[in-house]
Amino acid sequence: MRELGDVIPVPAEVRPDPAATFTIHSGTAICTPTESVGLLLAEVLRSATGHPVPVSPTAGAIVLQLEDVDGGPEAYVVDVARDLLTVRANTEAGLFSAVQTLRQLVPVSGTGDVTVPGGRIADRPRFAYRGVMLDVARHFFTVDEVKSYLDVITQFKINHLHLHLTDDQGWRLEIAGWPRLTEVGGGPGTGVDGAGPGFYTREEYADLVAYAAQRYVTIVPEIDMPGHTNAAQVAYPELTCDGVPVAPRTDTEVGYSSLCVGLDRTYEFLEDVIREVAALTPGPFLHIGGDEAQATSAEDYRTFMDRVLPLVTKYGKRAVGWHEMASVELPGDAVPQFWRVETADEGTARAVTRGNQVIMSPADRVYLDMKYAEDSRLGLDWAGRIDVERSYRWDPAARLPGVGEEALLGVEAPLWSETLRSMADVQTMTFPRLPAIAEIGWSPRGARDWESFRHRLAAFGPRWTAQGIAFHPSPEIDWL
Ligand code: IFG
Repeated sequence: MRELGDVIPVPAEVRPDPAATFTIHSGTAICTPTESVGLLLAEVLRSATGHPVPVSPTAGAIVLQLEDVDGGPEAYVVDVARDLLTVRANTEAGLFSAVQTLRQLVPVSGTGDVTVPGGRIADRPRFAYRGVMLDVARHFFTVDEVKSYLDVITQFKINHLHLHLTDDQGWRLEIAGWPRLTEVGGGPGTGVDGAGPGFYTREEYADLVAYAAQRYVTIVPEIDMPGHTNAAQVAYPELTCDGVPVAPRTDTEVGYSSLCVGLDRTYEFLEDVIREVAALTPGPFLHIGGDEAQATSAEDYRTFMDRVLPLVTKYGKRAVGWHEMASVELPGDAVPQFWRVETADEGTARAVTRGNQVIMSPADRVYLDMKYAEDSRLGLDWAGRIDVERSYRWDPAARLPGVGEEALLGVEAPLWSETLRSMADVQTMTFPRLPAIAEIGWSPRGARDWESFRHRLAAFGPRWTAQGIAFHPSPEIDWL
């Protein structure tokens, strides 16, 4: 049987009670007023035991209830006694967090009674923003594929999914009034090596957003600008400074494209795009990219950002951007996302002195598209090779001078898709490194320990196999 604390991310407080174990048997039921989370837990327990595990607001030895607990909206308390298992949280998101913990204490699938170790878990996140980024521009992934990805990243209490929707090789979200963005930018032959065509209609994007919301995940859409814009300019030559059509690109070079900063049409285009994306996105964030704008002069970059950032505010969103955008004066609620390998950044530190919050994504620790090892088939290695230990042994509050705990919104693990061609590739690059980053995003800094983590991680090999999820069998882990 699992130990009560054998959970990833490691909970804030675990007090085992070896004298008590709770048995899930054929008569076990879930009692909860919040049916949605109850049903998600029932699904997990039905798969683990083969028992019916009914859900009702009136009777059951497993009780999910909303009441005050310490630690904010995602906090929860689980009490496991012999004949009663209670889960308490301030919100449904907190109950959902508890379900992810309980899920790890029972088998992925099985038939017959299952016991849960007794005791109390009182848990709460360190950071509010724990994200993954999926690049659907370099290689497109369908709605069902993204939904399957949401199903598995939420098991580690990830609560934001950043979708990199546009780049040089593809434009993946339909924008009213600009149909060629997806007709051309999402059409056949787009993507790296022309192997990743596709796009989301407005309805499909709304479906993704809703699916994520049911799992308490906020979608963060990215429209990359002023660089990484070749696909938009292929579709609409009017967006280039000289009106001359540019050729589609299916290679992996970066830094050669730029919107035309001096052209009014550029801002008409961007206002249409930002208005549409904001309207389709209930979450607070809209990512405007801002990275690798080598084809935009520093002065033009400032002019561009000064015209575009107010548009994000106008349509009710907080601008997130790769940390280069911190070279300009940002709106107070804008969020620079640090992504490079340096251990200091003047712009990001300056933004923090002005009160901006930061998302930490240092490429040499959390870029899931980095190779695991020299012989890895998948991935790049410009930020070095990253094994599980390297993903685990760092701290976001100790990375950049002037960017401490109180300035951090959280962490995010980007997965760029230049070398990916399937969801199996996505899963292999994500697992087992994402659980390390998820623990950094959720668990108390002092509760983290590499030997404990690698021990807890070992049990997930068989679990991922049982779930049909591909993962890299990192040699650092003594897989069960
Ligand atoms: N840097 C680029 C990405 C991608 C990446 C691959 C950022 C913010 C290298 N920009 O990371 O488009 O190409 O590792």
